[in-house]
Amino acid sequence: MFSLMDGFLKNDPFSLQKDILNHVEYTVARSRFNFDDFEAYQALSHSVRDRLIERWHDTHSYFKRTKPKRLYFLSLEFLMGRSLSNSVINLGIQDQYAEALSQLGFEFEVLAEQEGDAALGNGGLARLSACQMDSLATLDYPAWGYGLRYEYGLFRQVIVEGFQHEQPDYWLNFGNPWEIERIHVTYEVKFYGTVEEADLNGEKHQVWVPGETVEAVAYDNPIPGYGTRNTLNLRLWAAKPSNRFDLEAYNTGDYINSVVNRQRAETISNVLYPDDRNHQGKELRLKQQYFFVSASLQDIIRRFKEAHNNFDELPDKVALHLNDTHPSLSIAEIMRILVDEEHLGWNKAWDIACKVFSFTTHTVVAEGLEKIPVDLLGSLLPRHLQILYEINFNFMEELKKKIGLDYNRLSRMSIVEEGAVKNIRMANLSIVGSHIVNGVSKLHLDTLKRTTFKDFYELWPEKFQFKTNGVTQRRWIVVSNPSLCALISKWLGTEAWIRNADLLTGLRDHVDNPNFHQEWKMVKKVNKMRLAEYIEAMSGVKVSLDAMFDVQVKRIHEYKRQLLNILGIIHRYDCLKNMDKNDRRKVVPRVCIIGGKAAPGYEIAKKIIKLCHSVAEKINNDTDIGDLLKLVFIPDYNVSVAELVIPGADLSQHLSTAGHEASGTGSMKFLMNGCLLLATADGSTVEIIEEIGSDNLFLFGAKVQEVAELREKISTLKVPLQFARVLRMVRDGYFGYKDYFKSLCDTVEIGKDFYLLGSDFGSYLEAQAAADKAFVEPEKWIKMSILSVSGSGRFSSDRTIQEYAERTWKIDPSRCPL
Ligand code: 26M
Repeated sequence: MFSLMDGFLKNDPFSLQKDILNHVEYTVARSRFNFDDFEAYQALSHSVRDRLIERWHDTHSYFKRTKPKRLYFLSLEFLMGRSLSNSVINLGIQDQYAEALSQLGFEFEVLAEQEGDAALGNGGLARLSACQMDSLATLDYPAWGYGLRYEYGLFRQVIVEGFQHEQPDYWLNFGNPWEIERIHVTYEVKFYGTVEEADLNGEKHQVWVPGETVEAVAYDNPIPGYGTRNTLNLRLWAAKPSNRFDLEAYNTGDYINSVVNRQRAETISNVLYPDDRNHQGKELRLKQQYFFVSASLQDIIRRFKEAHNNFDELPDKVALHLNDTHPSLSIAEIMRILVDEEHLGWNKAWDIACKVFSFTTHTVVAEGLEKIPVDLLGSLLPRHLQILYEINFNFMEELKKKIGLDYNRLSRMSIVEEGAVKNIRMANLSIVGSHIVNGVSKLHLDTLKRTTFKDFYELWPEKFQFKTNGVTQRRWIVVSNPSLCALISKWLGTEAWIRNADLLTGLRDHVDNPNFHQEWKMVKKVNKMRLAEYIEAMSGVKVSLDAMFDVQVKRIHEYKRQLLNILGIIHRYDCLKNMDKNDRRKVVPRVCIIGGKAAPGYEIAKKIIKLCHSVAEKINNDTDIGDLLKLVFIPDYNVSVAELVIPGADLSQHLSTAGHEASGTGSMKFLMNGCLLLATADGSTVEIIEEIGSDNLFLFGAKVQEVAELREKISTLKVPLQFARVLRMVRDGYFGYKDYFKSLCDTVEIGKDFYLLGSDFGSYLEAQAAADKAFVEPEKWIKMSILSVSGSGRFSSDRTIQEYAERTWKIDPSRCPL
């Protein structure tokens, strides 16, 4: 008889081929004798999906049976990018698929290119969530991810005459084989209405009588671990009109209007907010947050109740993690569920809530913290506002007992901000309602303790921890840099580093081996060729492979100082123009590559993009300069563009004014790919230096302590002559658009230069010169490159996740048997 234990699916090339053809015929509904690359991709991904589903089922029945404590990772953003290669690699059947396809006349890599990105997030925070899901699955932790299924992901960036334009990313247009729609996993989410007092067994109770109901439908996205059968679930919610009819409208005959009104429900999960710093107190954003929180918690509580019958057990069985403050209404919602619906006493409910929540903040400055206008919250979620007031009242009473009547401090720490507009401070709520508050690097937590969260740190020092961010080496080496992956495995004599990145230190044993150097150089060359082809296709600029590929890719922000980079490039150009032929021969050719999106309403960031294009136009068309300097802007930077750009970079720039980048994770990806860093001592860079030594990167700029001092005397700061000169060139219209660039130049003028471009400029140029010098000694450069990779193990998200599991969530691995 057929044994269910064996599963249905075989992974030899012949079986895979049969499955692919099967999907061509019956899923894609094309003839198995005639299908194109995209149809082949669809069939291929459905055959991979089948294998994911099988493991997903086995993992979840195993968790159900063994009832481990589970982690629920709540995040409004996940930047997953593509899934095909990652899945096939994590399933360990890459070679079998490649063979199956080649016999059918297709190439795996070509089909993988057919896939669009899932871009349900903005930047650092969202990509971190994706890396952490990969690590949770690989390390066998019993976890779920929860998020929103936006129909429009992060906008596509289109450049027209050097200006950024935004286009909608309707990513579901061509179907999404990686999700499983659960039409029966739905919950009602309620909004608006009033709170009424009711009598329950002689006691007064508050009852929320909501005014609008929307339905949340689950879409499950399997997350396979590497080298394990465990496959986790990322459950994303989509909004649908509720089936609860608007009887009133139907009865009064207003059929058309009531149908039209129902459609409004779907707008909730329509679009991702494209801003990664400004919280604008918009009603739709608040609706998204509560929609997400309500659906997720209903699902989590239902699962808990299936296996347990006493809420006292909740903290032993459930950990809820708040990825930034975006899901922090969860704290009020769980109180509402426990008190209003499960009828627990307030104190007991609060005790439980504080034990289940933990919180990670991804921002540094107080202005970046999320606030919700009380009026808005009160109208959308009247009962939650009451609960928030009660949480705050109790907190203030407790605080008064501890610190006395220090009204300034009390008002700073209050969850409710008083003033012309009253606000709920989501960070204060998250700190009060969580048992652990995490920073994302050592420096970040130190800064929070000293500044933004000082009052809270002094009250509860034991609550504050940091877990330095990490990235997954599966995506950022194995998937994106197959040649480096093979080289590492060859010289370490094992593939074990793919699950244990600490083993990368073993590369140090070969750091002086010329054969190793030779192969290392070849890998970089192959990746540079790939990148050069892409650059030519995107921008028409031909670049020389002998040049240093110098890359800065990340969201465009003043604090990330892309402008410093561009002004540095202008300076380089200016120097070249003033050099004689002899001196020019000694110059290291450079290809400067910049990429990133500006938030649609962020004018200065958009001007930085335009300036980059204007400078590029001038330089790239100057035949006198030729290959000595090129500047290219890579449009629409996203996860899959990153996978191409990062392996091909020689140098990468991380220029944030010290104290402004909470962690930074791009730097870690470049480090893992043997690209040298040119950076300030900010965020995680401080810890990267601890691992690889300051000799192996190019450090510059004011340190955190100095930044504060410099700002004190900002109106009298001295800036180098070269800085004034390049700025003058922009102001005088050397690159055109004189009037347009004026306000941009004003931001860095003496006295107003908040991010200290002027005062860091000299040290920046020195670091650039040091990079040039190192590049002409290839042996030295390669050694630094090898030492970067061998020191990158600590920046694996596996390490981050293990720290969270042990120190914050208190969860254990739970490995589904084979
Ligand atoms: C909030 C409300 C409305 C619209 C958008 C937002 C919002 C979305 C994303 C606010 C902030 C968001 O992300 C912040 C972020 O990405 N922070 C980065 O997090 C990384 C991972 O921890 C760090 O490495 C970066 O230093 C940090 O800037």
